[in-house]
Amino acid sequence: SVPVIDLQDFPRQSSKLIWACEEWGCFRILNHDNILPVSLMAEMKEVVRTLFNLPTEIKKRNKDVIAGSGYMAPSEKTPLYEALGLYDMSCPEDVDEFCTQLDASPHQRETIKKYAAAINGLMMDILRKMSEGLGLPNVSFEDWPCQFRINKYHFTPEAVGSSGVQTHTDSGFLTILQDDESVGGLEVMKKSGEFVAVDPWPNTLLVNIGDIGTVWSNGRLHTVKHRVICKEAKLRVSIASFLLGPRDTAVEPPPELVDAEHPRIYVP
Ligand code: AKG
Repeated sequence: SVPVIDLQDFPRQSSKLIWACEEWGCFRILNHDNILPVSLMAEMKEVVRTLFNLPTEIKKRNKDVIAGSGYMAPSEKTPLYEALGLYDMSCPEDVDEFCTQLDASPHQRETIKKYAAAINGLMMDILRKMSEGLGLPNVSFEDWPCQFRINKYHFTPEAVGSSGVQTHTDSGFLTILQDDESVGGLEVMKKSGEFVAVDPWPNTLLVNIGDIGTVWSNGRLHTVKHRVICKEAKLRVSIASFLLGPRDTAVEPPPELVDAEHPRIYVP
């Protein structure tokens, strides 16, 4: 099963973290409570369930800012899948706009803002640990947009065995996923091509490396292919935060990751 990283056990787990990024492109994290408390994860999950129960007319107000960032109703192609989202969680105005579109109560708004701030903090903490593990303590990932998406899977008895989300890689640098605490279905592909189930593990989070992570690291970090399969007839809800890439500049590997033995493999 996927590697497990204890955030409170650093620098001891530094080389394990880099191994996980290179060989799996994903890992579970434990002990993130000082940055994203498990009580906030539970509150956020409750808010997310309530938002999905809003009438369709209201959910449709959550328009795209970039392709696919807003409301996605179940469709003929993806009948089991529904999503809401916003383009940049690190931007307070974007978070406010999302809350206003969905008539969020003051309590819901507060929870979403706290969650957004905690996720941004956790992204920076994980990136710092990764760059230190790579021997690059001084790189900065500040001011990169962080897309947010909440997913609901309407899994029914007839749907068991069918696809919730097709096999894909995430396009950004890093994804933090709060998967469903009891309903499984997520699978990640190992480098061998074999899919491995990511079983639910309450109060932990899954981290994925995306395409930009691979480009930034000159191929060193692995972008993980993954999919969601309907395994049981239960509603499944997940919360995904995607750190994208630099706003206005091309992604470039730090010079330390390019040398004669590791020539640059992506052209900006
Ligand atoms: C995505 O949002 O890109 C996913 O792959 C969702 C995974 C999940 O719902 O567990």
